[in-house]
Amino acid sequence: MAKNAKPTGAPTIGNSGEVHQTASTPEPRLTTNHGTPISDNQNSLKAGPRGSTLLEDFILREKIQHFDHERIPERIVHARGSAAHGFFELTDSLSEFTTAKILTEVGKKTELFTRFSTVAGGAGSVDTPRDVRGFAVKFYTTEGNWDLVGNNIPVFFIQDAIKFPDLIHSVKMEADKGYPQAASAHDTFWDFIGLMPESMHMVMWAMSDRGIPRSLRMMEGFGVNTFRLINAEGEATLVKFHWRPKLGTQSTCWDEAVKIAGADPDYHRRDLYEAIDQGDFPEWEFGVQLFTQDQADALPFDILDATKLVPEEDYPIRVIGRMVLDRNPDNFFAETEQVAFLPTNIVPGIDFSEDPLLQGRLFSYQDTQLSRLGTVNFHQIPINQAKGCPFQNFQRDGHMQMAVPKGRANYEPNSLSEAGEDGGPREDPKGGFRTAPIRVEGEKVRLRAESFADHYSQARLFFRSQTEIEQAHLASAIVFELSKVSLAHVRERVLANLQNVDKTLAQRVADGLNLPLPEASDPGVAPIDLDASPALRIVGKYPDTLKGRKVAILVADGSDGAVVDAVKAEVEGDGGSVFIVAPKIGGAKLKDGKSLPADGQLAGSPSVLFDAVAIVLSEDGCAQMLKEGAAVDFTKDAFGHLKAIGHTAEAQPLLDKAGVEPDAGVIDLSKAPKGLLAPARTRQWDRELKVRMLA
Ligand code: HDE
Repeated sequence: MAKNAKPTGAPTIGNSGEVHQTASTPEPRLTTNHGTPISDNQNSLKAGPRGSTLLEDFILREKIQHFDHERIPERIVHARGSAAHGFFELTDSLSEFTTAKILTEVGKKTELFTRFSTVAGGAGSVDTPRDVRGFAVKFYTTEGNWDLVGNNIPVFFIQDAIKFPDLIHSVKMEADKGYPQAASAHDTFWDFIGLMPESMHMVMWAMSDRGIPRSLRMMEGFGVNTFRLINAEGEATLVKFHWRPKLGTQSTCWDEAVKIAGADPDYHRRDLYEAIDQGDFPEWEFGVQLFTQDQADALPFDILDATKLVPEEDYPIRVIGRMVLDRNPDNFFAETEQVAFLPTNIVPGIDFSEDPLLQGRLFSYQDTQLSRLGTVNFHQIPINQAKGCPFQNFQRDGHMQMAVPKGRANYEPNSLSEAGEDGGPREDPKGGFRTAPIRVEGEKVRLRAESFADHYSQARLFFRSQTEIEQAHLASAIVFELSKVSLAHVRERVLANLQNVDKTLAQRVADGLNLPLPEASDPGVAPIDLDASPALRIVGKYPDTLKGRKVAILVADGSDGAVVDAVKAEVEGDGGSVFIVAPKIGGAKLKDGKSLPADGQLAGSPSVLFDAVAIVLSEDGCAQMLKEGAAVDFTKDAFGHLKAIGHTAEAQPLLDKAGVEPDAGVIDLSKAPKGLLAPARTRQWDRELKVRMLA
């Protein structure tokens, strides 16, 4: 339950900031938006008790009108998001490279607000589709807000911002049909992908298990675009930003993700909220990859091309700080919905690169906020305010102006101070933001640089760096997606392009579709074989702990409370949490006659929602559960989704009915009471090929 109880009720906004009391009620007084006390909130004003409602009823009109306008346009991308407050703490100074205070003041904590999101689905869509995840952080620094608006994948689909509307139109629901919602498995997306080979690297990432994260707390984050750091001498160093989750990068299985969508559409949002609410604060390391321009020039690709990454093995990540999310928003709309991230929110000492994707982003975000939030004054909304460094300038007026500037200084230069008046703020030539004097010249052209032309080498690098299981997942994901594509020529073109990534991958996908492999397409520039990058894998790298993981204990009448207690103690001792599932929400009557309340009812708590399960049943309880489809599915899915299953000997008939075969992840708790812990920390990857046919 909530540890930090929050005040609820109507906000009180007024010059005095006081809570208005009424004489006649002990509660704060209900008023209109303009402060008029309301005497009756149950009945509209009518001409007689049965008469028509009167236009004069300003209380009714204000209330209904406000309600009519409660929704604002949702974000055209990243509409579905979940966010939290927290702080950033610098542990290693970059003062050699930058003057930015946030990157040089070791030990200083800076407040921040982080919003995670899916990309394609609407605001009310589910949390677990196959998709890229947004990872946007707003740091309230003492030098103004710095927004690092990244994703959980370090590269992007396209190289030039001018293609973004096309990419997004293609992936969103099809324009005529209005479906599919939150899914890339359809004609128009794969049509676009097939025609844009530069997207192939990102497609590899999106089709890998990174596209179906287990939790927002278990995702990496990347700034994606290359930025610059600028030091006191004005020297520039190229930089890429990274977030690494303390809980490791973990994912779901595809079949599991699909089932979670039905069982709990808010799976990720709930997980983030509950973890923070219970004081289990998610944490990420913050790291940088730094390069000189000469080092960047020596790379076999262009550092301005956002479809490319810089392998960690070549340029290790230097960890310089940490982010902790320790407070849930008080109000979803006011904070998570109204937060406006802007890549143009930058601080002195950090600068942009010429990456043509980033350059377009510098325009788009400011522009989109105007239609979404409806005013140039969206920076005055509390969540967007520059808390660490209040803004002061001469911009005035506009819709929804909240500030009341004093005096007549609304222009600059002015000499009003010479007459004793407040002349307002002035530019700061030394401490203000300065653009690095990078040389740019050339003819005005609409061209893609030659150095952006290799579209396949890094897609190949990603695929070949994966473990066998991950390669099989990736191939199967493409088979799934292309199986939903109805246009034969679109499937064929993707198969032709895939051969430039890896011939075995293309063959596996063709076999999975039961289609002939067409001729390879012309790659333009022939791909090169780069050294594998093990850093790109996630299988085999789960941290050796149950921290952040959830174990369900299935009980029914007659279950042995001692076994339940033992599992609970072990799991909690290792940092995990337990969730009691019973056929009825009122709980079960245990063997010793005591009753055990349930956290969830069996039909509403399928095993897809947990990382491991313990099936603690008596002989009678098991006989009952054999007749309950939800119990059979619970067990069957836990096995199919490679989860550890602890069980009492009496539960064996249920395991048999669910098709559970013995392996290292299936533990008879009567023989090995502590045996569940180690397998519950990971998935039983060895089981994978026994439970499904992968491409
Ligand atoms: Fe975005 N993107 N984007 N994007 N993006 C938006 O801005 C855009 C790109 C990212 O939680 C929009 O405020 C263009 C890359 C995140 O509120 C919009 C291009 C990356 C979020 C926009 C890109 C991102 C957005 C919609 C190609 C990873 C959600 C609402 C040049 C580095 C932020 C909004 C939040 C949101 C434009 C590409 C990340 C329309 C034109 C690359 C995490 O302005």
